[in-house]
Amino acid sequence: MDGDVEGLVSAVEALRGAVDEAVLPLDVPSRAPAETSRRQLLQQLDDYVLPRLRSIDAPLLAVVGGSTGAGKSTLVNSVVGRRVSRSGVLRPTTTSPVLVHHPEDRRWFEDTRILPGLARVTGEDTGEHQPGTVRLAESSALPAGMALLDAPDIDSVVSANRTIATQLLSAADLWLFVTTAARYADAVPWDFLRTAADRGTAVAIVLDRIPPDAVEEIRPHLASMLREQGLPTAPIFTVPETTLDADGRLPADAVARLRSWLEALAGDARARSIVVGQTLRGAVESLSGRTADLVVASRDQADAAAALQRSVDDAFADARRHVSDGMTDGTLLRGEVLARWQEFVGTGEFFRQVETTISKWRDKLTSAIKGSPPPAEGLGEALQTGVAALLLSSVEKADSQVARDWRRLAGGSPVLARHPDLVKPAPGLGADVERLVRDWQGEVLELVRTEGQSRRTNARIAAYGLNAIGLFLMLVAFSTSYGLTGAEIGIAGGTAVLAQRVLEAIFGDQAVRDMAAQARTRLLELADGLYASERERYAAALGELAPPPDQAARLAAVASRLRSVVR
Ligand SMILES: Nc1nc2c(ncn2[C@@H]2O[C@H](COP(=O)(O)OP(=O)(O)O)[C@@H](O)[C@H]2O)c(=O)[nH]1
Ligand SMILES: [Mg+2]
Repeated sequence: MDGDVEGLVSAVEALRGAVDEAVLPLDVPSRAPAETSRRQLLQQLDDYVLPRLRSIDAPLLAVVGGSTGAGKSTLVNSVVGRRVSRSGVLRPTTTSPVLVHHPEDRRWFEDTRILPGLARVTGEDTGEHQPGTVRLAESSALPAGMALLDAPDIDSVVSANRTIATQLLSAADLWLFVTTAARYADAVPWDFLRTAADRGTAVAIVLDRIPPDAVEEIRPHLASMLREQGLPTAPIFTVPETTLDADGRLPADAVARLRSWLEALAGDARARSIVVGQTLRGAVESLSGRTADLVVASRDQADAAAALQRSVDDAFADARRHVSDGMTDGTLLRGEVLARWQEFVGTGEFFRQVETTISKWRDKLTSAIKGSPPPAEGLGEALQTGVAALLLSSVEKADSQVARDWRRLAGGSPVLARHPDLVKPAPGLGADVERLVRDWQGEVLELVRTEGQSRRTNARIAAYGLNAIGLFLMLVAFSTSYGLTGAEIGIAGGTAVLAQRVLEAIFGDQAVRDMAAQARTRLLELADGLYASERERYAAALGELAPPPDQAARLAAVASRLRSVVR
């Protein structure tokens, strides 16, 4: 790390860029913690790691942090010998942090080199709440080369204070962690201290407001806790509980040891650079592991997006199957279509002649039948309505299936909440379906026309009319009599059997079979087009919410590059 600082800076900058760009739009369980660690990572990079890498000689920043009312502000005021930070019994007292530095060090802190997200304020603390600021206070009582930052409480009742306390400790070269006889074994401080231990952050502990007779008991206990938690070298400074002076400060001798330790550190360039280097190295080494959490979260996002997409694929595959089954299981030949067909064949002289001359069809078809066939509009309408209803219901089923799946799948509900229109078919779908079915009917007629090219066939088609032959073909295409058997044949097959025999007499068995198959295939193809535009709506909603597919890989790559530079 000491060697190629430029290479390190550029690797950290690359990591920062990738982390900054990373998005976690789908609301899956890993998102909230990953967003928090992403924000904290970016903050620490900007507040501390990058500025520290770029100016390794800047003054050491010691951040005074710890439990509420532990006496942090009192301690800072006492070390400095002046009231630079408000202390008090009313909680929270320290709402905006105070950074105390030697006048010579002002240039390091007055601009936004570190903590760029916090505006600088100067002058006396009026007690007015100024969120998003850091108050700068100069003091010659502090040695040049070391600044003290009085932070809000890590366990404040105000969550914004806890957040800023965490941010400030992440920006420290050294933690001056203040705790008390009553609080030193609390969970919250140890969560923080464990993070410091994990990252190798330099820590000194101030055991504050200690009843003099308890020192002998508590100090060794705290020391053993520090050893157990991975901070065996953290020095402990005890500050006995005393009466504060008129200005609310501790007597000079109470903080004398701490003061002289800080002064020695500030005055010893080598000692200072060891502390700075230790914390910086720990922070830099933590970066790739923290990025790994984001890699996992990015993969979760991609997995969730894929599962949502799969549910759309499945739902529309089911829709297609619904139509395909509906075409061949006789569904379409019941009800209105059957009634219209019976009306069509049952009336008039025409089909009675067809019935009686059925055996002669194959040779003398046209001459056997006199008169014109009855109008087929009713049957055509019924078929149009039936096919349209089948298609429409297939889409409606798909939409509600997707809605059901997405409510259950990770990240799905918020997408539906954003796009409530997705749970039902697109407006205008009804009209699209009508048009589609009419197009299909036109294609079926065209199929019949093309197949009946020869003069003889043409003449036979003419006896029925092209429209009627087209309808016959649709009926045959929707009947179970080809390939399928079973109870359905009784109704549906019965409907189509006559139509089938008429068509076979005109075109021959094989041609009828082929044309029926083509008609079905074509309807499914048109349905696919319909589904494609429906699916487009889901794709758009997901596309707007899914992370870029290579995000996890990009994050992993920058983390691995950083690891190779640090090593
Ligand atoms: N008697 C006495 N009071 C103290 C001592 N340290 C802090 N206090 C008081 O405890 C309260 C909280 O102190 P403060 O410095 O604001 O704590 P912070 O929240 O850690 O900054 C204030 O009223 C202080 O005056 C001490 O050593 N002795
Ligand atoms: Mg305070």
